[in-house]
Amino acid sequence: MLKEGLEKQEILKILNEKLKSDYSYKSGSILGSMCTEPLAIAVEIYMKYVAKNLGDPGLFLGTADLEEELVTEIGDLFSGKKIIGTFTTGGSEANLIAMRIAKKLRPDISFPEVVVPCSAHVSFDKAADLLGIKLRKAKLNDNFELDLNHFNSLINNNTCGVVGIAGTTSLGLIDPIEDIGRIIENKDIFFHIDAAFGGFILPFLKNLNLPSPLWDFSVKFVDSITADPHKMGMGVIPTGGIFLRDKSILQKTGFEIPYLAGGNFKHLHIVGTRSGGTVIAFWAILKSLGINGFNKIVEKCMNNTNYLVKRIGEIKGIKLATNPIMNVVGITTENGRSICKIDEELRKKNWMLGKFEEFNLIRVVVMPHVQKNHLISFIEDLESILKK
Ligand code: 0PR
Repeated sequence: MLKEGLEKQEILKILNEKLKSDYSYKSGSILGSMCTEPLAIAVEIYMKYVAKNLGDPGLFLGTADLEEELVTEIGDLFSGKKIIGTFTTGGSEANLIAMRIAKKLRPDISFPEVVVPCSAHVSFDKAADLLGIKLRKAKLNDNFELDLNHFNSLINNNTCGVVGIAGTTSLGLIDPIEDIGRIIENKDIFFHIDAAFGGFILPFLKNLNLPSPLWDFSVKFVDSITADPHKMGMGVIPTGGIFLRDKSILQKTGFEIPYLAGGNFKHLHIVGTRSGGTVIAFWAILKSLGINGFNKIVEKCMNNTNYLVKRIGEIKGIKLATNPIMNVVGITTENGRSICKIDEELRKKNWMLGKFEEFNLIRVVVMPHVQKNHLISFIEDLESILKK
């Protein structure tokens, strides 16, 4: 550490230099990320309220009320009406909280197990590891859809929870949530939906008359949902969210913190100190965009997705892994050739995609920062790589 501090101008200059190697959303290079440039109003509001700490809500009563108001709005969006919920550091923390609840609600099970599709995000492996839960992974069919029979066969007397995904990490697919609901009907099993990515796009796909199977609290047996503002919600990093149908879960499974300056309260979080600024910023996003604002953004993403899908169909040597439901496009090879070489060449040209070796696919996430002209240049480069 320096003995004497530097002038602000000097610090800005050093930072400018040091951060030059970062990729930017605006350049279009970032084609494989589920994050995006936050909405300008969110950045402004976040900076204004950056010191608010929801880890001690008794000191920030207004912020805590605002969080509740936001949860109520999200409840309406997810057909849940009177749900409870809270904002987290991201989808991983939200999924960890859900897995902990599933375990806590079944103290009678000594060796708890949770059944997830094999397409589940790595956060479930982390949660299982931390909580001492055995994760049972159900296979996918050749078309990347969940093998429901296999999923069903993994449920046994030790199963305390099952997970369905609404917007898989690799392809943006939606598991058959209603079918999973029917499987666990009359069983004392917690049903969690990971809509970390899908949560803030699926409600708007419906408005655009695009197909969107039921996935939220409208499915009777769904107990909880992860949905992240810092993905398709265009919120500030870090903002995730966990939403629960049963209000009594906070009392039943929450941690008590009696010594806080603002007074006693219960919470479900893994972290203690927690940003209020990110929550206020997301509140501002919903107010500023409204349903119609979200519809427009989602429409743009889907138009660009359709453009990309059409262009990929015209290129020899590659094909779509599956038809996208949302703005996630998986590209694989036509002849079973490894996709890795193509990914390597794309990286040399500064196209940063997600690579899923186990499925032999690369993934473009057509986020709001992705413009049509970015996709046009991307396709040009992809074609030239394949011609080599
Ligand atoms: N659930 C699903 C379905 C996800 O796709 C992710 C992350 C999570 C949970 C975990 O969310 P957090 O990362 O907020 O904890 N999905 C992205 C992915 O793996 C994360 C990501 C984001 C990766 C931006 C790269 C990137 O540039 O693709």
